Amino acid sequence: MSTNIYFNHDAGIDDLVSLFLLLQMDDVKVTGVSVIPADGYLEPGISASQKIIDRFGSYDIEVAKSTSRGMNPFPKEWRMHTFYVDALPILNEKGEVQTKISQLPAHDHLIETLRHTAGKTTLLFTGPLTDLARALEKAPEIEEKIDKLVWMGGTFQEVGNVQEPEHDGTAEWNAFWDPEAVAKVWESRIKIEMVALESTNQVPLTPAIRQMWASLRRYEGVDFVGQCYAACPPLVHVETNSTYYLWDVLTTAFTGNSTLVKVKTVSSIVHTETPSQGRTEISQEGRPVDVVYDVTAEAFFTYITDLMKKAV
Ligand code: AGV
Ligand code: CA
Repeated sequence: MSTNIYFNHDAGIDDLVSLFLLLQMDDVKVTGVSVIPADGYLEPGISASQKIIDRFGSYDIEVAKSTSRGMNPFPKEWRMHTFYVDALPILNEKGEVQTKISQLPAHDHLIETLRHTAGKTTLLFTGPLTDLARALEKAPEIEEKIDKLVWMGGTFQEVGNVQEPEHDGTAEWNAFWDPEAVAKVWESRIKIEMVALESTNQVPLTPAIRQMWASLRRYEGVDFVGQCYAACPPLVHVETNSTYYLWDVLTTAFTGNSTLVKVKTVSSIVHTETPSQGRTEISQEGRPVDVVYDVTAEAFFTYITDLMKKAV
């Protein structure tokens, strides 16, 4: 039995690597992909997704463009990474694109895909939750078609990764981009599995991991991932936010293989007001979420590297 997965990502490096990995998984059926321009840009995010599906997938699916725009935009320096992946020669060898773009905006595409997919679907979101919130707003009945949401976002620690004026630093970026959307999803009865910022502490992208992938670059899939991450090289002398963790990739791997991590259920609320916009906090008044708190790092890296080796 394969699991239906709908993937909404925000065009960052690890979002696009996640798409690539998802396409390699057995027991998974990807039913649709959509791109929201948060931690990346829309046009290259869509075209890189099309090319990744063309080159590394065996799916006849469409990719949908989000029309959502966030309250708190991501830094341009991070967003520029999308252009880099889209321009990689390995994705452009053919010089033509086959995978189609949906006529529907992402939130409608999500609604339609859920409706037309037999059985339930797992939602994988590795960026802000805006498109899901809009879909729930427009068609609340889709809740019945959702098995669960697996989301990379939020943090339960005091210090998140937002360092912006008029913010107290307690939030994670995907939640900060559109705090209202997180609140809307929190109001639903959807089962939520969350990879919070701290869930990825055991899987930083170290120079040793880069070296391991470099040594396996004879596999085109491993080379592709190494090339992608080269857009954010290790900056060992710059402290602020420069260590790349395998945020979205852990979230995606967890979707494909739940034995890699341990989860616990907590009760959580979300803040939508300044200066704590996007803060997710443990509180008895909150709703249940299953958060990843431990990762078997070695098994995780073996799992994803095997998926990369498999790609042809
Ligand atoms: O907060 C983590 C989210 C993930 O979905 N993103 C990156 C992942 O795609 C935002 C982010 C935090 N720090 C970053 C980020 C950095 N140094 N570069 C790019 N994006
Ligand atoms: Ca992301």
